[in-house]
Amino acid sequence: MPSLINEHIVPWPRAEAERFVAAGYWAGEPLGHLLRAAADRFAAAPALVDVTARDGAGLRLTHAELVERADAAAVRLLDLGIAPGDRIVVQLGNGWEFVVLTLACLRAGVVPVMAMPAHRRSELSHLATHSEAVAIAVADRMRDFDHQALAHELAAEVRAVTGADWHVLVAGDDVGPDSVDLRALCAASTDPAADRARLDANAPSSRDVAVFLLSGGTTGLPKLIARTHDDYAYNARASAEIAAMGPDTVYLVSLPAGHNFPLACPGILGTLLVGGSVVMLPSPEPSRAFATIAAEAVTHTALVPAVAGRWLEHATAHGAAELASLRVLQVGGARLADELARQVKPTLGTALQQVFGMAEGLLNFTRLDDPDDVVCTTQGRPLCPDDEVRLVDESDRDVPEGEPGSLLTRGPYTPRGYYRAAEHNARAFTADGWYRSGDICRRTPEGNLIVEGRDKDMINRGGEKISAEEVENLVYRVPAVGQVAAVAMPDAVLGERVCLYVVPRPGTTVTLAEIRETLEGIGVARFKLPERLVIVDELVSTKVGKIDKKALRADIAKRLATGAGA
Ligand code: OOB
Repeated sequence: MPSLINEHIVPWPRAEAERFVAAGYWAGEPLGHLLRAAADRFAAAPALVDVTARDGAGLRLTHAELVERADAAAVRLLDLGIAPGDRIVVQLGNGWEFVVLTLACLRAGVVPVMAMPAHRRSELSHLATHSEAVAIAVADRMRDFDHQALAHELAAEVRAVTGADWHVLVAGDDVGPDSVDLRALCAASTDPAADRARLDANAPSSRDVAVFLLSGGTTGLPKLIARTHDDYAYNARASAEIAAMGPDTVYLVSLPAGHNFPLACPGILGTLLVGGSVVMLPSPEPSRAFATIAAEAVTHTALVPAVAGRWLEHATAHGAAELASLRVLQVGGARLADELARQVKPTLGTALQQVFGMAEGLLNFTRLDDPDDVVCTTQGRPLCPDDEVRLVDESDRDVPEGEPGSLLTRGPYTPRGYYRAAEHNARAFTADGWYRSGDICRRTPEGNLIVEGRDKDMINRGGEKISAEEVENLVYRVPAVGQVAAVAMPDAVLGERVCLYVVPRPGTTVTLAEIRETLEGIGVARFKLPERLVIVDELVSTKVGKIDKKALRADIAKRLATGAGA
Protein backbone atom coordinates (compact mmCIF):
# COMPACT_ATOMS: atom_id res chain seq x y z
CA MET A 1 0.00 0.00 0.00
CA PRO A 2 1.44 3.40 -0.90
CA SER A 3 1.47 5.78 2.04
CA LEU A 4 -1.14 8.48 2.44
CA ILE A 5 0.27 11.71 1.19
CA ASN A 6 -0.43 13.78 4.30
CA GLU A 7 1.65 11.44 6.49
CA HIS A 8 4.81 12.88 5.00
CA ILE A 9 3.94 16.56 4.81
CA VAL A 10 5.38 19.13 7.19
CA PRO A 11 2.44 21.51 7.76
CA TRP A 12 2.68 25.16 8.70
CA PRO A 13 2.11 25.68 12.45
CA ARG A 14 -1.58 26.22 13.15
CA ALA A 15 -1.15 29.83 14.30
CA GLU A 16 0.69 30.67 11.07
CA ALA A 17 -1.99 29.06 8.95
CA GLU A 18 -4.65 31.08 10.76
CA ARG A 19 -2.66 34.24 10.16
CA PHE A 20 -2.41 33.50 6.41
CA VAL A 21 -6.15 32.91 6.22
CA ALA A 22 -6.94 36.08 8.18
CA ALA A 23 -4.63 38.11 5.94
CA GLY A 24 -6.46 36.79 2.88
CA TYR A 25 -3.47 34.97 1.37
CA TRP A 26 -5.03 31.56 1.75
CA ALA A 27 -8.42 31.60 0.06
CA GLY A 28 -9.65 28.34 1.55
CA GLU A 29 -10.57 26.97 -1.87
CA PRO A 30 -8.89 24.29 -3.96
CA LEU A 31 -7.11 25.56 -7.05
CA GLY A 32 -9.49 23.63 -9.28
CA HIS A 33 -12.44 25.61 -7.89
CA LEU A 34 -10.67 28.91 -8.36
CA LEU A 35 -9.84 28.02 -11.96
CA ARG A 36 -13.44 26.92 -12.59
CA ALA A 37 -14.73 30.16 -11.13
CA ALA A 38 -12.44 32.16 -13.42
CA ALA A 39 -13.60 30.09 -16.36
CA ASP A 40 -17.24 30.78 -15.50
CA ARG A 41 -16.51 34.51 -15.61
CA PHE A 42 -14.52 34.43 -18.84
CA ALA A 43 -16.27 31.46 -20.46
CA ALA A 44 -16.16 32.58 -24.09
CA ALA A 45 -12.70 34.16 -23.98
CA PRO A 46 -9.63 32.36 -25.33
CA ALA A 47 -7.79 30.32 -22.69
CA LEU A 48 -5.34 28.02 -24.42
CA VAL A 49 -3.55 27.94 -27.76
CA ASP A 50 -1.27 25.16 -28.91
CA VAL A 51 0.03 26.25 -32.29
CA THR A 52 1.83 22.97 -32.88
CA ALA A 53 -1.17 20.71 -32.27
CA ARG A 54 -1.88 18.22 -35.00
CA ASP A 55 -4.74 19.82 -36.88
CA GLY A 56 -2.70 22.40 -38.81
CA ALA A 57 -4.33 25.51 -37.43
CA GLY A 58 -3.49 24.32 -33.93
CA LEU A 59 -5.76 23.75 -31.01
CA ARG A 60 -7.63 26.67 -29.49
CA LEU A 61 -9.83 26.40 -26.43
CA THR A 62 -11.97 28.97 -24.66
CA HIS A 63 -12.05 29.04 -20.87
CA ALA A 64 -15.32 27.09 -20.87
CA GLU A 65 -13.93 24.46 -23.25
CA LEU A 66 -10.70 24.15 -21.28
CA VAL A 67 -12.32 23.52 -17.90
CA GLU A 68 -14.88 21.19 -19.44
CA ARG A 69 -12.05 19.14 -20.90
CA ALA A 70 -10.21 19.26 -17.58
CA ASP A 71 -13.33 18.06 -15.76
CA ALA A 72 -13.85 15.30 -18.30
CA ALA A 73 -10.22 14.22 -17.93
CA ALA A 74 -10.52 14.32 -14.13
CA VAL A 75 -13.54 12.02 -14.24
CA ARG A 76 -11.73 9.66 -16.63
CA LEU A 77 -8.72 9.55 -14.27
CA LEU A 78 -11.02 8.59 -11.40
CA ASP A 79 -12.67 5.96 -13.60
CA LEU A 80 -9.24 4.45 -14.29
CA GLY A 81 -9.00 3.84 -10.55
CA ILE A 82 -6.69 6.76 -9.83
CA ALA A 83 -7.97 8.21 -6.55
CA PRO A 84 -7.73 11.64 -4.94
CA GLY A 85 -4.35 11.89 -3.21
CA ASP A 86 -2.71 9.48 -5.69
CA ARG A 87 0.36 10.72 -7.54
CA ILE A 88 1.03 10.88 -11.31
CA VAL A 89 4.50 11.61 -12.67
CA VAL A 90 3.95 14.17 -15.43
CA GLN A 91 6.64 14.41 -18.09
CA LEU A 92 5.07 16.14 -21.07
CA GLY A 93 6.30 18.66 -23.57
CA ASN A 94 4.74 22.12 -23.85
CA GLY A 95 1.49 21.04 -25.47
CA TRP A 96 -2.19 21.50 -24.67
CA GLU A 97 -2.31 18.07 -23.00
CA PHE A 98 -0.02 19.33 -20.24
CA VAL A 99 -2.49 22.06 -19.32
CA VAL A 100 -5.61 19.91 -19.51
CA LEU A 101 -4.03 17.11 -17.48
CA THR A 102 -2.66 19.49 -14.83
CA LEU A 103 -6.06 21.14 -14.39
CA ALA A 104 -7.69 17.70 -14.32
CA CYS A 105 -5.39 16.65 -11.49
CA LEU A 106 -6.17 19.85 -9.57
CA ARG A 107 -9.92 19.26 -9.98
CA ALA A 108 -9.74 15.59 -8.96
CA GLY A 109 -7.24 16.05 -6.12
CA VAL A 110 -4.78 13.78 -7.93
CA VAL A 111 -1.26 15.13 -7.43
CA PRO A 112 1.00 15.68 -10.44
CA VAL A 113 4.73 15.20 -9.86
CA MET A 114 6.30 17.71 -12.24
CA ALA A 115 9.17 15.97 -14.01
CA MET A 116 11.27 17.72 -16.68
CA PRO A 117 11.35 16.62 -20.34
CA ALA A 118 15.12 16.04 -20.05
CA HIS A 119 14.72 13.49 -17.26
CA ARG A 120 15.60 9.90 -18.02
CA ARG A 121 15.45 6.57 -16.23
CA SER A 122 17.54 7.63 -13.23
CA GLU A 123 15.40 10.65 -12.36
CA LEU A 124 12.01 9.21 -13.35
CA SER A 125 12.55 6.00 -11.46
CA HIS A 126 13.42 7.98 -8.34
CA LEU A 127 10.41 10.29 -8.73
CA ALA A 128 8.03 7.40 -9.28
CA THR A 129 9.23 5.38 -6.32
CA HIS A 130 9.73 8.27 -3.92
CA SER A 131 6.29 9.71 -4.63
CA GLU A 132 4.80 6.18 -4.82
CA ALA A 133 3.11 7.22 -8.03
CA VAL A 134 0.44 5.07 -9.65
CA ALA A 135 0.90 6.43 -13.18
CA ILE A 136 3.14 8.36 -15.52
CA ALA A 137 2.10 10.71 -18.33
CA VAL A 138 4.56 11.08 -21.20
CA ALA A 139 4.75 12.00 -24.87
CA ASP A 140 5.20 9.10 -27.28
CA ARG A 141 8.47 10.60 -28.46
CA MET A 142 10.25 13.88 -27.91
CA ARG A 143 13.49 14.91 -29.60
CA ASP A 144 14.05 11.39 -30.90
CA PHE A 145 13.69 9.79 -27.51
CA ASP A 146 11.10 7.03 -27.00
CA HIS A 147 9.44 8.16 -23.76
CA GLN A 148 6.68 5.63 -24.10
CA ALA A 149 9.13 2.71 -24.11
CA LEU A 150 10.94 4.03 -21.04
CA ALA A 151 7.63 4.59 -19.24
CA HIS A 152 6.70 0.94 -19.83
CA GLU A 153 10.08 -0.22 -18.52
CA LEU A 154 9.44 1.80 -15.36
CA ALA A 155 5.92 0.43 -15.11
CA ALA A 156 7.25 -3.13 -15.34
CA GLU A 157 9.75 -2.41 -12.56
CA VAL A 158 7.11 -0.94 -10.27
CA ARG A 159 4.60 -3.73 -10.95
CA ALA A 160 7.29 -6.32 -10.17
CA VAL A 161 7.90 -4.74 -6.76
CA THR A 162 4.41 -3.73 -5.68
CA GLY A 163 2.17 -5.90 -7.84
CA ALA A 164 -0.01 -2.81 -8.16
CA ASP A 165 -1.78 -1.47 -11.20
CA TRP A 166 0.34 1.11 -12.97
CA HIS A 167 -0.84 3.32 -15.80
CA VAL A 168 1.16 4.73 -18.68
CA LEU A 169 -0.66 7.70 -20.23
CA VAL A 170 0.71 8.70 -23.62
CA ALA A 171 0.22 11.86 -25.69
CA GLY A 172 1.03 11.44 -29.36
CA ASP A 173 0.16 9.75 -32.62
CA ASP A 174 1.80 6.48 -31.65
CA VAL A 175 -0.03 5.24 -28.56
CA GLY A 176 0.80 1.60 -27.89
CA PRO A 177 -1.81 -1.03 -26.97
CA ASP A 178 -0.76 -1.06 -23.29
CA SER A 179 -0.88 2.71 -22.96
CA VAL A 180 -3.80 4.98 -22.11
CA ASP A 181 -4.41 7.50 -24.90
CA LEU A 182 -3.91 10.82 -23.13
CA ARG A 183 -5.50 12.85 -25.95
CA ALA A 184 -8.64 10.72 -25.72
CA LEU A 185 -8.56 11.11 -21.93
CA CYS A 186 -8.38 14.89 -22.42
CA ALA A 187 -11.09 15.04 -25.10
CA ALA A 188 -14.31 17.02 -24.73
CA SER A 189 -16.98 15.70 -22.43
CA THR A 190 -20.33 14.21 -23.33
CA ASP A 191 -21.92 15.43 -20.10
CA PRO A 192 -20.10 18.45 -18.65
CA ALA A 193 -22.74 19.13 -15.99
CA ALA A 194 -22.47 15.61 -14.59
CA ASP A 195 -18.65 15.77 -14.55
CA ARG A 196 -18.77 19.05 -12.72
CA ALA A 197 -21.25 17.89 -10.13
CA ARG A 198 -19.24 14.75 -9.42
CA LEU A 199 -15.98 16.66 -8.99
CA ASP A 200 -17.52 19.44 -6.91
CA ALA A 201 -18.93 16.81 -4.55
CA ASN A 202 -15.49 15.25 -4.02
CA ALA A 203 -13.22 18.29 -4.16
CA PRO A 204 -9.91 18.21 -2.29
CA SER A 205 -9.40 20.41 0.76
CA SER A 206 -7.55 23.67 0.19
CA ARG A 207 -4.93 22.47 2.68
CA ASP A 208 -4.21 19.34 0.62
CA VAL A 209 -1.22 18.96 -1.66
CA ALA A 210 -1.96 20.36 -5.12
CA VAL A 211 1.32 19.64 -6.92
CA PHE A 212 4.75 18.23 -6.26
CA LEU A 213 7.55 20.42 -7.57
CA LEU A 214 11.15 19.27 -7.81
CA SER A 215 13.85 20.96 -5.81
CA GLY A 216 16.92 22.22 -7.62
CA GLY A 217 18.61 19.93 -5.22
CA THR A 218 21.83 19.91 -3.30
CA THR A 219 21.58 16.28 -2.23
CA GLY A 220 21.90 12.96 -3.98
CA LEU A 221 18.48 12.88 -5.56
CA PRO A 222 15.87 15.58 -6.22
CA LYS A 223 13.56 16.30 -3.30
CA LEU A 224 9.83 16.75 -3.71
CA ILE A 225 8.18 19.97 -2.61
CA ALA A 226 4.55 19.59 -1.67
CA ARG A 227 2.72 22.77 -2.64
CA THR A 228 -0.78 23.01 -1.24
CA HIS A 229 -3.85 24.43 -3.00
CA ASP A 230 -3.93 27.39 -0.61
CA ASP A 231 -0.28 28.31 -0.93
CA TYR A 232 0.09 27.65 -4.64
CA ALA A 233 -3.08 29.55 -5.54
CA TYR A 234 -1.73 32.54 -3.64
CA ASN A 235 1.65 32.12 -5.39
CA ALA A 236 -0.02 32.28 -8.81
CA ARG A 237 -2.61 34.97 -8.01
CA ALA A 238 -0.23 37.39 -6.30
CA SER A 239 2.39 36.90 -9.03
CA ALA A 240 -0.23 37.71 -11.68
CA GLU A 241 -0.96 40.98 -9.91
CA ILE A 242 2.72 41.94 -9.71
CA ALA A 243 3.15 41.17 -13.41
CA ALA A 244 0.07 43.34 -14.18
CA MET A 245 -1.88 40.51 -15.74
CA GLY A 246 -5.56 40.64 -16.57
CA PRO A 247 -8.17 39.24 -18.96
CA ASP A 248 -6.29 40.73 -21.92
CA THR A 249 -3.04 38.94 -21.02
CA VAL A 250 -1.58 36.49 -23.52
CA TYR A 251 1.18 34.48 -21.82
CA LEU A 252 3.71 32.52 -23.84
CA VAL A 253 5.10 29.32 -22.27
CA SER A 254 8.41 28.30 -23.80
CA LEU A 255 10.37 27.09 -20.77
CA PRO A 256 9.46 23.55 -19.59
CA ALA A 257 5.87 23.98 -18.38
CA GLY A 258 6.31 21.83 -15.27
CA HIS A 259 8.85 24.24 -13.82
CA ASN A 260 7.49 26.52 -11.11
CA PHE A 261 8.37 29.70 -13.05
CA PRO A 262 6.22 29.12 -16.18
CA LEU A 263 3.67 27.12 -14.19
CA ALA A 264 2.71 29.56 -11.45
CA CYS A 265 4.93 32.67 -11.17
CA PRO A 266 2.44 33.75 -12.58
CA GLY A 267 2.82 31.43 -15.56
CA ILE A 268 -0.02 29.20 -16.75
CA LEU A 269 -2.01 29.15 -13.52
CA GLY A 270 -1.72 32.87 -12.85
CA THR A 271 -2.82 33.70 -16.39
CA LEU A 272 -5.85 31.41 -16.29
CA LEU A 273 -6.91 32.68 -12.85
CA VAL A 274 -7.20 36.24 -14.19
CA GLY A 275 -9.00 35.16 -17.36
CA GLY A 276 -6.05 35.53 -19.72
CA SER A 277 -4.88 33.19 -22.43
CA VAL A 278 -1.92 30.77 -22.52
CA VAL A 279 0.12 29.96 -25.64
CA MET A 280 2.18 26.76 -25.55
CA LEU A 281 5.40 26.51 -27.53
CA PRO A 282 7.82 23.55 -27.32
CA SER A 283 11.00 25.64 -27.08
CA PRO A 284 12.18 29.24 -26.72
CA GLU A 285 14.20 29.16 -29.96
CA PRO A 286 14.07 32.85 -30.99
CA SER A 287 12.90 32.84 -34.63
CA ARG A 288 9.87 30.70 -33.89
CA ALA A 289 9.16 32.35 -30.54
CA PHE A 290 9.27 35.82 -32.14
CA ALA A 291 6.91 34.70 -34.92
CA THR A 292 4.52 33.21 -32.35
CA ILE A 293 4.57 36.39 -30.27
CA ALA A 294 3.60 38.36 -33.38
CA ALA A 295 0.93 35.90 -34.53
CA GLU A 296 -0.73 35.49 -31.12
CA ALA A 297 -0.19 39.05 -29.82
CA VAL A 298 1.64 37.74 -26.77
CA THR A 299 1.87 40.27 -23.91
CA HIS A 300 3.90 38.37 -21.25
CA THR A 301 6.52 35.65 -21.16
CA ALA A 302 9.27 34.22 -18.94
CA LEU A 303 12.84 33.25 -19.80
CA VAL A 304 16.05 32.16 -18.16
CA PRO A 305 19.04 34.52 -18.67
CA ALA A 306 20.78 32.23 -21.18
CA VAL A 307 17.73 32.34 -23.46
CA ALA A 308 17.22 36.06 -22.92
CA GLY A 309 20.75 36.44 -24.25
CA ARG A 310 19.81 34.53 -27.42
CA TRP A 311 16.70 36.67 -27.87
CA LEU A 312 18.81 39.81 -27.57
CA GLU A 313 21.24 38.52 -30.22
CA HIS A 314 18.38 37.59 -32.52
CA ALA A 315 16.76 41.00 -32.13
CA THR A 316 20.05 42.76 -32.73
CA ALA A 317 20.44 40.85 -36.00
CA HIS A 318 16.83 40.81 -37.21
CA GLY A 319 15.05 43.56 -35.33
CA ALA A 320 12.32 43.28 -32.73
CA ALA A 321 9.28 44.38 -34.77
CA GLU A 322 7.60 41.04 -34.06
CA LEU A 323 7.67 41.80 -30.32
CA ALA A 324 5.43 44.88 -30.56
CA SER A 325 2.69 43.32 -28.37
CA LEU A 326 5.10 42.15 -25.65
CA ARG A 327 4.71 44.22 -22.49
CA VAL A 328 6.55 42.23 -19.81
CA LEU A 329 9.56 39.96 -20.14
CA GLN A 330 10.29 38.11 -16.93
CA VAL A 331 13.80 36.77 -16.51
CA GLY A 332 14.83 34.47 -13.67
CA GLY A 333 16.16 31.07 -12.67
CA ALA A 334 19.77 32.24 -12.62
CA ARG A 335 21.54 35.54 -12.16
CA LEU A 336 20.94 37.92 -15.07
CA ALA A 337 24.06 39.98 -15.74
CA ASP A 338 23.44 43.71 -15.29
CA GLU A 339 24.80 44.39 -18.82
CA LEU A 340 22.22 42.03 -20.38
CA ALA A 341 19.46 43.47 -18.22
CA ARG A 342 20.21 46.96 -19.52
CA GLN A 343 19.80 45.81 -23.13
CA VAL A 344 16.30 44.40 -22.69
CA LYS A 345 14.21 47.56 -22.97
CA PRO A 346 16.19 49.29 -25.78
CA THR A 347 16.69 46.09 -27.83
CA LEU A 348 13.46 44.15 -27.29
CA GLY A 349 11.19 47.11 -26.60
CA THR A 350 9.59 45.49 -23.56
CA ALA A 351 9.71 46.03 -19.81
CA LEU A 352 12.00 43.69 -17.88
CA GLN A 353 10.91 42.04 -14.65
CA GLN A 354 13.62 40.14 -12.79
CA VAL A 355 12.40 37.12 -10.86
CA PHE A 356 14.47 35.45 -8.18
CA GLY A 357 12.44 32.47 -7.12
CA MET A 358 12.61 28.90 -5.95
CA ALA A 359 10.37 25.87 -6.14
CA GLU A 360 10.55 25.82 -2.34
CA GLY A 361 8.43 28.99 -2.26
CA LEU A 362 9.83 32.51 -1.87
CA LEU A 363 9.55 34.68 -4.98
CA ASN A 364 11.19 38.06 -5.46
CA PHE A 365 10.26 40.40 -8.28
CA THR A 366 11.41 43.78 -9.46
CA ARG A 367 8.24 45.88 -9.80
CA LEU A 368 7.08 47.24 -13.14
CA ASP A 369 7.23 50.82 -11.82
CA ASP A 370 10.72 50.46 -10.34
CA PRO A 371 13.40 52.80 -11.72
CA ASP A 372 15.53 51.25 -14.49
CA ASP A 373 18.48 51.06 -12.16
CA VAL A 374 16.63 48.81 -9.72
CA VAL A 375 15.23 46.64 -12.53
CA CYS A 376 18.66 46.19 -14.13
CA THR A 377 20.87 45.67 -11.09
CA THR A 378 18.74 43.82 -8.51
CA GLN A 379 16.70 40.64 -8.36
CA GLY A 380 13.77 42.37 -6.72
CA ARG A 381 11.97 42.00 -3.41
CA PRO A 382 9.57 39.48 -1.90
CA LEU A 383 6.13 38.99 -3.39
CA CYS A 384 4.22 38.98 -0.12
CA PRO A 385 4.29 41.51 2.75
CA ASP A 386 4.47 38.51 5.09
CA ASP A 387 7.43 36.86 3.38
CA GLU A 388 10.20 36.86 5.98
CA VAL A 389 13.78 37.04 4.72
CA ARG A 390 16.93 36.96 6.83
CA LEU A 391 20.51 37.19 5.61
CA VAL A 392 22.80 35.36 8.02
CA ASP A 393 26.42 34.32 8.64
CA GLU A 394 27.73 30.76 9.26
CA SER A 395 26.30 30.81 12.78
CA ASP A 396 22.84 31.92 11.62
CA ARG A 397 23.37 35.43 13.01
CA ASP A 398 21.96 38.31 10.98
CA VAL A 399 24.67 40.08 8.98
CA PRO A 400 24.86 43.89 9.18
CA GLU A 401 22.46 45.64 6.77
CA GLY A 402 24.01 45.86 3.30
CA GLU A 403 26.45 42.98 3.85
CA PRO A 404 26.15 39.68 2.00
CA GLY A 405 24.58 36.79 3.92
CA SER A 406 22.99 33.41 3.36
CA LEU A 407 19.25 33.69 2.70
CA LEU A 408 16.75 32.17 5.12
CA THR A 409 13.02 32.50 4.49
CA ARG A 410 9.56 31.70 5.82
CA GLY A 411 6.16 32.73 4.58
CA PRO A 412 2.67 31.87 3.37
CA TYR A 413 3.82 29.96 0.27
CA THR A 414 7.12 28.52 1.52
CA PRO A 415 6.44 25.04 2.93
CA ARG A 416 8.19 24.00 6.14
CA GLY A 417 9.85 20.83 4.85
CA TYR A 418 10.40 18.54 1.88
CA TYR A 419 8.17 15.53 1.34
CA ARG A 420 9.34 12.34 3.07
CA ALA A 421 12.73 13.72 3.94
CA ALA A 422 12.90 14.14 7.72
CA GLU A 423 16.68 13.77 7.89
CA HIS A 424 17.36 16.22 5.10
CA ASN A 425 14.80 18.66 6.50
CA ALA A 426 16.81 18.91 9.68
CA ARG A 427 19.62 20.45 7.62
CA ALA A 428 17.65 22.36 4.98
CA PHE A 429 15.38 24.10 7.53
CA THR A 430 16.15 25.73 10.87
CA ALA A 431 14.43 24.47 13.99
CA ASP A 432 11.94 27.34 13.75
CA GLY A 433 11.01 26.60 10.16
CA TRP A 434 13.21 28.88 8.06
CA TYR A 435 14.19 27.42 4.70
CA ARG A 436 17.91 27.72 3.95
CA SER A 437 17.93 28.65 0.26
CA GLY A 438 21.73 28.57 0.08
CA ASP A 439 21.81 31.82 -1.89
CA ILE A 440 24.24 34.55 -0.80
CA CYS A 441 22.43 37.85 -1.14
CA ARG A 442 22.83 41.48 -0.23
CA ARG A 443 19.94 43.87 0.48
CA THR A 444 19.97 47.38 -0.93
CA PRO A 445 18.73 50.28 1.24
CA GLU A 446 15.42 50.15 -0.70
CA GLY A 447 14.97 46.52 0.26
CA ASN A 448 15.84 44.82 -3.02
CA LEU A 449 17.94 41.67 -3.06
CA ILE A 450 21.05 41.14 -5.14
CA VAL A 451 22.12 37.52 -5.59
CA GLU A 452 25.90 37.44 -5.21
CA GLY A 453 26.64 33.76 -5.04
CA ARG A 454 25.69 30.63 -3.18
CA ASP A 455 26.83 28.41 -0.35
CA LYS A 456 25.01 25.31 -1.57
CA ASP A 457 26.63 22.56 -3.58
CA MET A 458 24.62 23.10 -6.74
CA ILE A 459 25.54 23.92 -10.32
CA ASN A 460 23.17 26.25 -12.19
CA ARG A 461 23.50 25.43 -15.88
CA GLY A 462 21.46 28.10 -17.64
CA GLY A 463 18.68 27.80 -15.04
CA GLU A 464 18.80 23.99 -14.91
CA LYS A 465 19.86 23.02 -11.42
CA ILE A 466 22.33 20.19 -10.95
CA SER A 467 23.20 18.71 -7.58
CA ALA A 468 26.96 18.18 -7.38
CA GLU A 469 26.43 15.28 -4.99
CA GLU A 470 24.05 13.53 -7.40
CA VAL A 471 26.61 13.77 -10.22
CA GLU A 472 29.43 12.59 -7.94
CA ASN A 473 27.44 9.56 -6.80
CA LEU A 474 26.82 8.60 -10.42
CA VAL A 475 30.44 9.14 -11.45
CA TYR A 476 31.61 6.79 -8.67
CA ARG A 477 30.03 4.00 -10.70
CA VAL A 478 32.89 4.37 -13.19
CA PRO A 479 35.38 1.73 -11.99
CA ALA A 480 38.52 3.79 -12.64
CA VAL A 481 37.29 6.74 -10.55
CA GLY A 482 38.98 6.85 -7.15
CA GLN A 483 37.74 10.24 -5.98
CA VAL A 484 35.56 12.83 -7.67
CA ALA A 485 34.32 16.37 -7.12
CA ALA A 486 31.80 18.11 -9.38
CA VAL A 487 32.07 21.88 -9.48
CA ALA A 488 30.64 24.78 -11.46
CA MET A 489 32.87 26.20 -14.16
CA PRO A 490 32.03 29.65 -15.49
CA ASP A 491 30.50 29.80 -18.96
CA ALA A 492 29.77 32.88 -21.05
CA VAL A 493 26.46 31.52 -22.39
CA LEU A 494 24.98 29.26 -19.71
CA GLY A 495 26.54 30.93 -16.69
CA GLU A 496 27.87 27.61 -15.40
CA ARG A 497 28.61 24.10 -16.63
CA VAL A 498 29.64 20.93 -14.81
CA CYS A 499 33.37 20.34 -14.42
CA LEU A 500 34.75 17.17 -12.80
CA TYR A 501 37.93 16.81 -10.80
CA VAL A 502 38.91 13.15 -10.66
CA VAL A 503 41.64 11.21 -8.92
CA PRO A 504 41.85 7.92 -10.87
CA ARG A 505 42.48 4.67 -9.03
CA PRO A 506 46.16 3.72 -8.97
CA GLY A 507 47.31 2.32 -12.31
CA THR A 508 44.17 3.40 -14.21
CA THR A 509 43.16 6.29 -16.43
CA VAL A 510 39.77 7.68 -17.31
CA THR A 511 38.43 10.03 -19.98
CA LEU A 512 35.55 12.45 -20.11
CA ALA A 513 33.99 10.40 -22.91
CA GLU A 514 34.01 7.23 -20.77
CA ILE A 515 32.39 9.01 -17.87
CA ARG A 516 29.70 10.57 -20.05
CA GLU A 517 29.01 7.22 -21.66
CA THR A 518 28.57 5.52 -18.29
CA LEU A 519 26.19 8.22 -17.13
CA GLU A 520 24.17 8.05 -20.32
CA GLY A 521 24.03 4.28 -19.93
CA ILE A 522 22.56 4.69 -16.44
CA GLY A 523 19.94 7.01 -17.90
CA VAL A 524 20.74 10.45 -16.56
CA ALA A 525 19.33 13.70 -17.94
CA ARG A 526 21.82 15.01 -20.48
CA PHE A 527 22.11 18.48 -18.93
CA LYS A 528 23.83 16.85 -15.93
CA LEU A 529 26.63 15.27 -17.98
CA PRO A 530 30.03 16.74 -17.11
CA GLU A 531 31.52 18.92 -19.85
CA ARG A 532 35.11 19.04 -18.68
CA LEU A 533 37.42 16.71 -16.80
CA VAL A 534 40.50 17.64 -14.82
CA ILE A 535 42.66 14.73 -13.69
CA VAL A 536 44.51 15.42 -10.45
CA ASP A 537 46.71 13.49 -7.99
CA GLU A 538 44.63 14.55 -5.01
CA LEU A 539 41.64 16.72 -4.13
CA VAL A 540 42.51 19.63 -1.88
CA SER A 541 40.68 19.55 1.45
CA THR A 542 39.54 22.21 3.83
CA LYS A 543 40.72 22.34 7.44
CA VAL A 544 37.82 20.12 8.49
CA GLY A 545 38.73 17.51 5.88
CA LYS A 546 36.01 18.26 3.33
CA ILE A 547 36.88 18.65 -0.36
CA ASP A 548 37.66 22.32 -0.89
CA LYS A 549 35.21 23.13 -3.68
CA LYS A 550 35.89 26.83 -3.44
CA ALA A 551 39.52 26.15 -4.31
CA LEU A 552 38.46 23.87 -7.18
CA ARG A 553 36.07 26.48 -8.57
CA ALA A 554 38.85 29.06 -8.43
CA ASP A 555 41.20 26.56 -10.10
CA ILE A 556 38.93 25.84 -13.06
CA ALA A 557 38.13 29.53 -13.50
CA LYS A 558 41.85 30.22 -13.66
CA ARG A 559 42.50 27.35 -16.09
CA LEU A 560 39.76 28.67 -18.38
CA ALA A 561 41.07 32.23 -18.18
CA THR A 562 44.60 31.16 -19.10
CA GLY A 563 43.54 28.44 -21.55
CA ALA A 564 45.54 25.86 -19.57
CA GLY A 565 45.21 22.06 -19.48
CA ALA A 566 42.10 21.09 -21.47
C1 OOB B 1 13.73 28.90 -9.93
O1 OOB B 1 13.48 27.87 -9.09
P1 OOB B 1 14.41 26.59 -8.85
O2 OOB B 1 13.78 25.86 -7.74
O3 OOB B 1 14.68 25.90 -10.13
O4 OOB B 1 15.83 27.17 -8.39
C2 OOB B 1 15.95 28.02 -7.28
C3 OOB B 1 17.35 28.59 -7.22
C4 OOB B 1 17.51 29.71 -6.23
O5 OOB B 1 17.70 29.25 -4.92
C5 OOB B 1 18.72 30.40 -6.79
O6 OOB B 1 19.88 29.69 -6.45
C6 OOB B 1 18.53 30.30 -8.27
O7 OOB B 1 17.70 29.17 -8.48
N1 OOB B 1 17.85 31.47 -8.84
C7 OOB B 1 18.45 32.66 -9.10
C8 OOB B 1 17.46 33.49 -9.67
N2 OOB B 1 16.30 32.79 -9.75
C9 OOB B 1 16.57 31.57 -9.23
N3 OOB B 1 19.70 33.09 -8.88
C10 OOB B 1 19.99 34.37 -9.25
N4 OOB B 1 19.10 35.21 -9.82
C11 OOB B 1 17.82 34.82 -10.04
N5 OOB B 1 16.94 35.68 -10.60
O8 OOB B 1 14.79 29.03 -10.51
C12 OOB B 1 12.62 29.88 -10.10
C13 OOB B 1 11.40 29.64 -9.52
C14 OOB B 1 10.36 30.55 -9.69
C15 OOB B 1 10.56 31.69 -10.44
C16 OOB B 1 11.78 31.92 -11.03
C17 OOB B 1 12.81 31.02 -10.86
